[in-house]
Amino acid sequence: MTEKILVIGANGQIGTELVNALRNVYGAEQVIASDIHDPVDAIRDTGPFEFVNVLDNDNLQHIFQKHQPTQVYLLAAILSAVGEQKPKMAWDLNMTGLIHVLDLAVEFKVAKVFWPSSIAVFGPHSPQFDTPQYCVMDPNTVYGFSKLAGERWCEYYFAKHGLDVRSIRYPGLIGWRANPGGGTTDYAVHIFHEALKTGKYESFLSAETALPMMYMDDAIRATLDLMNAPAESLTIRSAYNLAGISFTPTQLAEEIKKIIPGFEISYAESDPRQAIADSWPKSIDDSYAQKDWGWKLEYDLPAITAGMLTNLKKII
Ligand code: AKB
Repeated sequence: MTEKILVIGANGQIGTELVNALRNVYGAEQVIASDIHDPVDAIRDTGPFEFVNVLDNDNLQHIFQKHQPTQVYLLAAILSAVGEQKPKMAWDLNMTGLIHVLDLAVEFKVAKVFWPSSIAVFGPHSPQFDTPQYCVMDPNTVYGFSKLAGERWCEYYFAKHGLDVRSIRYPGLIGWRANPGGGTTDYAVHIFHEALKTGKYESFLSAETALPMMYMDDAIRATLDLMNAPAESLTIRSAYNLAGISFTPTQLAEEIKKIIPGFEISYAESDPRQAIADSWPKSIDDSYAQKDWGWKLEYDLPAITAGMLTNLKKII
């Protein structure tokens, strides 16, 4: 089957990288990038683009009608930190956008849908270490409970409509091609930019705040591997835990110092993102992803650090 792939929210941190990875695999013309904003260079210069507002169902329907996608990736979302500033807007975008896409995917018989979930689905009463796939989940951010509700919708559409929806609970993502927008884990990207530009960084999370993180190359590979896995091997239709690698700002700074010896880190007195980070797992168990679709992490902390500094140095 010739694939026609629609990526909604293509301008963001994941979209920028995923669109190009998909274009390399399926061919530029087969991958329609779409976003509410003007395309970023990496998207515009490499293939077709459409303006899309996921909250405007008529607009979305027109795009489905025009392109008849076989796969849809819905990436448009408001992340954890911005979600706390605009709670109603975050709920609306994250929920209504998802339901629009799920309904259109059923109507247009889309073969596969990808929708990202997050470690933010866990909350203060979830086990903090090696957080299992199934456990108490009491997220206390709008982003977190919109992702948890979204997971339930995905599983529901699979069960009731046979829609082949697949999802991953991403840890914090670290990439050099695009900046993150409005998350709690963003420090782990900003720190590399500041290390190269100024040699110092003030972390908004405290020195010993451990969070699960992942290099973007691993995240993109995971996404493509999950989407290519045989449907019958998938036992989870909510979203798969992915562990990534857990570290604290102190540990990350130590790693950066091995390459930039004069690098200095300091810590903000207080920041609202700290409470969000404190409610999330410190490490994750991803045995279901390993078992069901052969997931294996490649980038550890030294590899992430080297990759970020080497690549960023070329572009900033
Ligand atoms: C955020 O920090 O909000 C995101 C996430 C972990 O989902 N990066």
